Amino acid sequence: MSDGDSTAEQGLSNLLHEERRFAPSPEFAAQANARAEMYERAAADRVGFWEDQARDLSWDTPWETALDWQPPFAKWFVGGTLNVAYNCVDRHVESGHGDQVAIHWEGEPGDTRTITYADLQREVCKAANALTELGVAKGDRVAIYLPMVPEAVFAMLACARLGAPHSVVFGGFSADALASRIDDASAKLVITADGGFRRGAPSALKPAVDEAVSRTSSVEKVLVVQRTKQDVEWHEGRDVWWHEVVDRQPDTHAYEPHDSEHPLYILYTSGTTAKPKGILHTTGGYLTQVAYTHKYVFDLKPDTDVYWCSADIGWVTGHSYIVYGPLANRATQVMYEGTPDTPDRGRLWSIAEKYGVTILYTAPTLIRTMMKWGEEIPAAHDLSKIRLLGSVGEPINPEAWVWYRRVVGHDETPVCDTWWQTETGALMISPLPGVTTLKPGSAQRPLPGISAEVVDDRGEPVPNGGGGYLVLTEPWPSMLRGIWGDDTRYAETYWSRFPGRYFAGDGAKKDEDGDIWLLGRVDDVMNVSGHRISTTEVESALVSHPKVAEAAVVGATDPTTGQGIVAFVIVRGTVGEDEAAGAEIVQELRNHVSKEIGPIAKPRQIMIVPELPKTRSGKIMRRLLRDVAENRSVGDVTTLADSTVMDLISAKLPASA
Ligand code: 6R9
Repeated sequence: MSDGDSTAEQGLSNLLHEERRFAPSPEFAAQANARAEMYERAAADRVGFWEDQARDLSWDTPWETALDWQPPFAKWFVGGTLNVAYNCVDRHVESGHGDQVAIHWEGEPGDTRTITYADLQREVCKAANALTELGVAKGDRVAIYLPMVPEAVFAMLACARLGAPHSVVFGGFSADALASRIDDASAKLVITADGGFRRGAPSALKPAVDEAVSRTSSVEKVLVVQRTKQDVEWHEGRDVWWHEVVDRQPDTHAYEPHDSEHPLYILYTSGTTAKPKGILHTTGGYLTQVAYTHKYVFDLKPDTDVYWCSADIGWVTGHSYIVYGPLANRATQVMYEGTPDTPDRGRLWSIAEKYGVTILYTAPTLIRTMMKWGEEIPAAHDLSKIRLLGSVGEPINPEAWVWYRRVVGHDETPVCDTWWQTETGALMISPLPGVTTLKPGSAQRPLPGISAEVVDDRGEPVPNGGGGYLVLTEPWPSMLRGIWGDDTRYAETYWSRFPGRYFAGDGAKKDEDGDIWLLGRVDDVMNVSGHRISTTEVESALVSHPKVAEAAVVGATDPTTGQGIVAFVIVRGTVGEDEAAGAEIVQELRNHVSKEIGPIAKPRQIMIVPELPKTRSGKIMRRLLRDVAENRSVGDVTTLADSTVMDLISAKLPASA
């Protein structure tokens, strides 16, 4: 990022002009798990504070040393042992909550399963016994490639119980992606399904596994859940059905405590290079922080709440906030297999109404989609039980935040914008509901126990009002322990840019109160004529215009200005279809951005498009849009949720675009 001069700083202040404030209601504050004193306690004795949180878990052996920090390698709760599956399941049954529902599962076609904690204990034990029979021992890696079915949770917890690190691969990834992940982790077993239901039809998974396994050498067995009853090719001796092997197992299993630093899982995430990084998480510190953050940020009351995180289990959000955090806290939660528009656009709201959801955690991209579909859809459902909303995955623009609170949160619930990453394992920056006065669009403050800073190019903290890079200045319990098999890459990627500090790869600003506003990846920060402009900021300005449903902005190489701002915009209703009206809107929007942020942020070009290219986790693939903006042939589209989107976009553009 460049050293901003005052014009650029003024231009960047759009987000910081957001002046709406939402103080906690006295009723919410009175019952909140979080307390303002937590910040002081954690600041006075950070490691002691984390030890207090760790004591909420059940340990078989207490730790000797809370933190062993040899930068960039941290060990937490050294010498302690525990079992994650015991903590997430058995202890709740032992404390008399076996009949409490753990998971209200809803299949896309409308079939349902209700799984109590006692059921979960039996299923996890059977799965652990089956994995043992299939040759999986402590330390072996297991790849999981499943749809959103309860077996995905059983499988993850069975692995955790045995101490066999899992590597969950999102079910939408290709055979190629699966093969490289199996290979990198040398997985011994793959757990998959014939398929899952998506958009009203069965979608096969097993063929991708067959192809991936044929290209790798480590896999001995493939365990297959029958979900769709599609035909599958069968490899005798290698493939086994879940219902044949797991169902006949004893439903008890004596767990072994694992070392606090024993690997719990590997999760692959894409970085700036082509090869995905296998992010490694371990046991005690990880579980401590996911449970702690889930308890205080989502304000969970295990006896009365119905919690729903709409992420897929294939992403870190599913790992930490569907499986480990909520189950460690004895949550009752909803799990949904399919897409939000099947059979109709009200599906999420009808599920929320049916189960009486009280806490909802979702992504800005979904919120904006709901805005686009129209608020009469959620309004047609009884969402009155919802009392807290969360957002994750990308910066949430203030308009989406306010819409989410007004329409879904009936104008009264807290909305927590939670910043974190696959690498951080758990929430890092978020308001505390009941404590923090909320600012739409800002994740605000590092949670108690977390130390973050915004620094300039030289690593100096910026003053309030300034912008720069987000860094984490102290180790935290759920931090990644490395990149699987590549300590050098770990040290280089995260710890070399600002020695001794973790470089998150995100740009951020501090407002006058010192609150943090995330601006997106630093690679998404544009530099126009030496002025630093965030794609998020221009997008936010665009979507604040009533005619805009969604917008994505990229910096395209420009011979005179370095980069030029190119915006891709989805407009509401049918206005975009008429060419003359389209040209008029483009002009109107350029002026609007200019007015909102300043002339330096006026997009060079605005293209009205029917869709935006998104990954399966909902992140806009700006790389592809940059290809279009720079007149290149469009690059690799294999990680798009819908690979036809780029064709739709190209078809809508003038030949010279
Ligand atoms: C949990 C998750 C991490 C990247 C991260 C940042 C972006 C996530 C955000 C956010 C602004 C938020 N991000 N949450 N940006 N505000 N509340 O999404 O993990 O898939 O690893 O992505 O997502 O850019 O660096 P992951």
